[in-house]
Amino acid sequence: MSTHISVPPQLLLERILTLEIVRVTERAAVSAARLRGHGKEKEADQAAVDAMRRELNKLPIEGTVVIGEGERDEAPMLFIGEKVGMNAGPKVDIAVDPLEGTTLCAKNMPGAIATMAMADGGTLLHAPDVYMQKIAVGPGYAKGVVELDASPSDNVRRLAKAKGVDPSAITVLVLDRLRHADLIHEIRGTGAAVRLITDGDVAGVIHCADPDNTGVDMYIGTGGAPEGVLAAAALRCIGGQMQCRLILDTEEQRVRAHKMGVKDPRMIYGIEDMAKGDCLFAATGVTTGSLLSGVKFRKGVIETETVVMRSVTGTVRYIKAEHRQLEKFHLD
Ligand code: VTB
Repeated sequence: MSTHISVPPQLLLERILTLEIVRVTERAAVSAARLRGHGKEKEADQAAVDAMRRELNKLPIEGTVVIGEGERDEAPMLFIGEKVGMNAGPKVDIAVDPLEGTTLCAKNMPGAIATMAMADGGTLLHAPDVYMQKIAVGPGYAKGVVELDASPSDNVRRLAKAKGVDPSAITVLVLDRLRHADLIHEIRGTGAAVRLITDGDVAGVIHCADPDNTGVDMYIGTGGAPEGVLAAAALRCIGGQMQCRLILDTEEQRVRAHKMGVKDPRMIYGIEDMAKGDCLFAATGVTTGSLLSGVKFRKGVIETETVVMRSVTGTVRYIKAEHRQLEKFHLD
């Protein structure tokens, strides 16, 4: 007797792609990790870009890069609009940050990752490479528990109340930048703690999804818009809330954003506005951080750690891989 499980082809393929995208971020991470600590941000980034592009082009997809390394003329690879994949298979949007935290990698500091998201064609926000205001919390709270336009102190108090704790039991993650001095001061004024990071707010936002383990309840601050879309794709898989607004303060930026489909420059984007459909998200550690271990080069074996998430099921997998003979197969 044979059992027949019918899975729609699109879903089946997407299941397979979940593991395929792990290869993509793994290779990017290994290539970048070879340049850890050499002070060469551009070279490390380029190595990750080249590896990621090579691997993306092996996938059975008709992919379009919607969040990439920049516009076509300034970024020769993985530019916004670039077609990737074998030009066969589902039409998908691709968001990449082949080396999120180039400075972290160049200085060999914790938290650099290689990351990407994949979603049904036309479902990821096409965000220009500008700054974005962001606020994020993990799952389990009523919708709107915190809001982008509420004051930081108000948001801390609202979150503390919803969590049933005193504000002093709340920790907020913030990028350590001068522009955040007032924000940090106001958060601390409520009694809450601030955890500062020098770079890497994709991982920063993901930390909010598991406060018991990460000790982080909320992310607030201004960072890159591309990183915002990647973080939204991750939260779409694991749950949580996020609100963001593009910072378009020059006419040139507004025109560029408009060309990319941004109708209302003041719009507040929720997770579903940035990642509308089903999506996959993967990140591989380049340097060891609180989310992932970095690449380890051992004799004859390269070890990687990757987290891969799928929104359809909400499954989160941590994949530790041992790679042998990467050079022989021209895979890195
Ligand atoms: C942000 C953040 C990134 O760079 O884009 C930040 O989202 C840029 O801010 O994770 P600055 O221009 O102030 O450096 C990262 O930290 C790293 O790319």
